[in-house]
Amino acid sequence: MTETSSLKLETWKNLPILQIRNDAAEAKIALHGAHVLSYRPAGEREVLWLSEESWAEPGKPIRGGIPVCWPWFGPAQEPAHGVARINEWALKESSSDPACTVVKFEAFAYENLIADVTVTVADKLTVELTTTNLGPEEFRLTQALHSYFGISNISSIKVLGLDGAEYIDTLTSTRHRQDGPIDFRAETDRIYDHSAAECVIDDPAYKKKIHVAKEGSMSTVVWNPWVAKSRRLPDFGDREYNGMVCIESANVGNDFRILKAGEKQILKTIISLV
Ligand code: TA6
Repeated sequence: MTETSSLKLETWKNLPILQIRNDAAEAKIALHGAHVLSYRPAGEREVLWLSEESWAEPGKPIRGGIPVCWPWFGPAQEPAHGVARINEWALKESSSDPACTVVKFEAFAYENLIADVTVTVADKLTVELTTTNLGPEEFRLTQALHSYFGISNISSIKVLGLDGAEYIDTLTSTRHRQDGPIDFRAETDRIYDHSAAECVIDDPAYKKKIHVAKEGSMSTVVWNPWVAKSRRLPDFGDREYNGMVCIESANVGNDFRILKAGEKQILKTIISLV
């Protein structure tokens, strides 16, 4: 570590976390789930959102930050959103210069699959999830870097970048085409599964534009639970839906990936303030 950058082992709700500081940004990453909890560029407010009610215990997912949903997405298989986010990961190595810290986690195995996570903390936050199929059989992979972003108020933000894109409304299982920016007036749970587009969360009240770019993904999930679902979620405060929105870089819906024996898939999300 240089004198202007540091990586320290601390705790958050009794979970071991990495506290990263450099000239460009600060970040917190839990070893539980290789889970980015926080990212704050120098001189700016926090970019991510974390529930006050989040669990922080073995076998349960953290609510907020950037959950690693792998090697499946959604509730169709138990545990919902896969095994990566509810298991313990180990730090493999880190490197740093004054304005950039790179953290690599030890490989995480599930059956014949290996997941590697690398987090880069700089003027942009990058999370890279690499899946390798070591088995003889192909594997149908769905996954998401399920990022929760902190906003002023869900009713006053817009999400730009997906105009004209097709999406599945998972609440009604119907397909639609996005017309203009996305705004939020009710529970919103959409899979845009034919788009490599970068998104911008435009938050005029905070004078903030959060840029979400991605690689290795043709699907983006947009989610806000709104009132009723927030109340049904035990790890989500009843009023917290106002201050968050999820923009998830994914391989879901029609964008599932078939990994043949020996093949790799790299999914990356790149987050920055415009
Ligand atoms: O982000 C889309 C979604 O699949 C929603 O349907 C909602 O279930 C959300 O993920 C959170 O899932 P979780 O298992 O973390 O409560």
